[in-house]
Amino acid sequence: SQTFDVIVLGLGAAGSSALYHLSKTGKKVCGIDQFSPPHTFGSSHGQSRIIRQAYHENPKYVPLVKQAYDYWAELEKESGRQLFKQTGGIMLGHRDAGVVKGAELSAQTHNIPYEYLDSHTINQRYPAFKPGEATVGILEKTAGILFPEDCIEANLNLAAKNQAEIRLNEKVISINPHEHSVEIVTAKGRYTTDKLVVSAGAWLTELLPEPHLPLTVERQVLYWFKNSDSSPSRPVLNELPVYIWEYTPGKIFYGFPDLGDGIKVAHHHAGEPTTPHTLTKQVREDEVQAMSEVIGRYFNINPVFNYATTCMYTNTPDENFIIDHHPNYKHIIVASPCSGHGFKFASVTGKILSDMALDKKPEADISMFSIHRF
Ligand code: PYC
Repeated sequence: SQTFDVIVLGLGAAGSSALYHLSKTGKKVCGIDQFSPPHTFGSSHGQSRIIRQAYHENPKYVPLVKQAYDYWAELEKESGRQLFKQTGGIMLGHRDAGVVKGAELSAQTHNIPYEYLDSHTINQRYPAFKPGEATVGILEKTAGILFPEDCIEANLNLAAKNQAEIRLNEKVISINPHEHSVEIVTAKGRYTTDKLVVSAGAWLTELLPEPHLPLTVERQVLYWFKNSDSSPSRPVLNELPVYIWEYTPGKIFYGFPDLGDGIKVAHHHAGEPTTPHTLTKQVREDEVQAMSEVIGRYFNINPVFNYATTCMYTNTPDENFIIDHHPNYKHIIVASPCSGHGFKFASVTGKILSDMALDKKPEADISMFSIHRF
């Protein structure tokens, strides 16, 4: 069997980044994936992901996302590719909505410049949006779009250039922990590694049945809609900020400006429970119809469905990530159930995983991602 210092299983958002960071350390590292990332079977496809600082979920994420911005910029520089587009971002909802209050709390706690817009101002600035009277928006200039497939490709290309081994289309059959090493058996070979990073997203629990992590996988549909209105007065869609809209308490849709295929929109959570093996990729007519009604209600456009795709969220009970050592095997590091809000952090998550695999203390405080909290 081949031996490595570190093997990374799963080369999506977090895993490809971990491999990139590890490849810069001079260690003998290998990344394995059952498919050929970037691909459309997991949680890291669909052209765009939001990155933002006024983090409505919890102000504790702000220092981490600030580090993520720096590592994305470093990856852009090293790869010579555009991975980020700053568009600004607006969190919309009733003035008492969790998304609005939470974004404002994070902005105030961490001195992130923001504007508080009333319904009238939102509509004046962004005629495409149709906010109700009581809707307000927290507008943050630093937010924008990451291009997920390009980010993953950039990580993997640089890792390969730095001599990381990359094994694609290679399914893992078993992970066998020993006292000071781990054996990985795949459909194509057998490997031994000192340290193992498992960043397998929705496949995590089948790869590591122990410990019994309380994860659930959710099917999410991403939709692209165009505007059938071609009049000169139609609202501009390609210069919108990214948006997260709590349109009913606890119910959120989010979206992106038109990058060429129409606006991309999706519900945040509220997807059907699924597994990677039973995921229905087909999007139903009633799903398109329901999303079309949401768009008709909150946008000043005549929505015409362009296309849709599905992806998966892997959720923890409290929707905070897991980034920790396996409780029984300290040389196995577990990451990536990121509950639908992890992509933006992947550049720093990869650095944290790389540090942990090399027994270095990560710069970031990751105590809230402990595996022991369940
Ligand atoms: O993390 O910004 C985010 C996000 C928006 C929708 C899904 N995730």
